[in-house]
Amino acid sequence: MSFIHLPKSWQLAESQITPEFAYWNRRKFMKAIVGMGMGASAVSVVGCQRANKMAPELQETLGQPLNNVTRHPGFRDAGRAITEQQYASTYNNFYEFGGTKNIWADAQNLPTDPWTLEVGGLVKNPKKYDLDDLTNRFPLEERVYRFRCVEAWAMVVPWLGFPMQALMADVEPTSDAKYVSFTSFYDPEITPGPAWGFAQNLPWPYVEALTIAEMANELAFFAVGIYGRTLPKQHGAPIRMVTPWKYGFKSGKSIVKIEFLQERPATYWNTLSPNEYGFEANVNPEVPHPRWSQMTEKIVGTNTNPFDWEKQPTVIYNGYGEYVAGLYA
Ligand SMILES: Nc1nc2c(c(=O)[nH]1)N[C@H]1C(S)=C(S)[C@@H](COP(=O)(O)O)O[C@H]1N2
Ligand SMILES: [Mo]
Repeated sequence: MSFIHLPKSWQLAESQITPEFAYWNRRKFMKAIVGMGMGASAVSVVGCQRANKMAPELQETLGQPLNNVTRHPGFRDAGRAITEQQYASTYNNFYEFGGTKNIWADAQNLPTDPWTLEVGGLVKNPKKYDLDDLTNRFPLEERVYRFRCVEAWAMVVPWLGFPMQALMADVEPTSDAKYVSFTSFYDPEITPGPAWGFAQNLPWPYVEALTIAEMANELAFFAVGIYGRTLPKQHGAPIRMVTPWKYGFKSGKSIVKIEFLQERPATYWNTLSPNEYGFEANVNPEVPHPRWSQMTEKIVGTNTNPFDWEKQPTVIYNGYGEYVAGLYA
């Protein structure tokens, strides 16, 4: 199995790869908390990343600050600058709220409190987690990951959450469990879908799935926050999947149900268009989407005009081959 080995470039000093403003903000922030006598490990990389540059309507969508978050030492940077939140949180895919990138305001209709995440199927301990469990039951980490959409745009975001492994350890899948399905919130009154959806019979709810080995991989993550705070609704509050070596559509948002299964379940995009959206959906420059090449990607927010976003070469497994290539050998 050959893949481009990235770590060298990924181990640049943070000051070299983090945008100037975030670095400056962090130093100011660190000074402040050191002054308060707190340790340096329990801080967010970009918790206070120039919120003041965001429109007030956007600031209102941001969640609550999350405390007691440890920065995962292996995922402090992703070899590229962190995307500014004003771009990441206004350029989203969340088809329940429409078929365009500009759904962040409409997504505020999502009801997230109370919330129940039900975990069952082939497990020894079926569980129901409430909103409080999601941020308090499992130790929270911050991980800066690359994120690559199948549509050939990419960003880098600081997620807050916990490894999927932690939840697996809690529910204890049985040896029969081979696949895991993740179902997103759906209520036709609240999540109307894209306008063109009326003409089609879209396979709601949005369901994604992983193999049990993928879910157990060190990279597989549940995000309950981003940029230092709980997830804004447009990013899939209160809990969403993050699998950075796969195309973004594998990362289901606003998860209400997780089921451990023997057979591979049907999934949303794969059902709609199987030859465009494979089940595995690992990032791979050599496998073009039927309608476009995957050799390069546009980096979100690198210019105010999206047509001028910087282009970078796509990397196999999105640069995470050392963690996941073995899964597919
Ligand atoms: N429930 C649900 N989850 C979803 C989607 C969606 O439409 N509905 N879109 C997916 C796609 S295509 C991408 S690229 C990412 C986008 O995540 P972001 O908006 O937080 O960047 O969410 C994924 N998860
Ligand atoms: Mo996507």
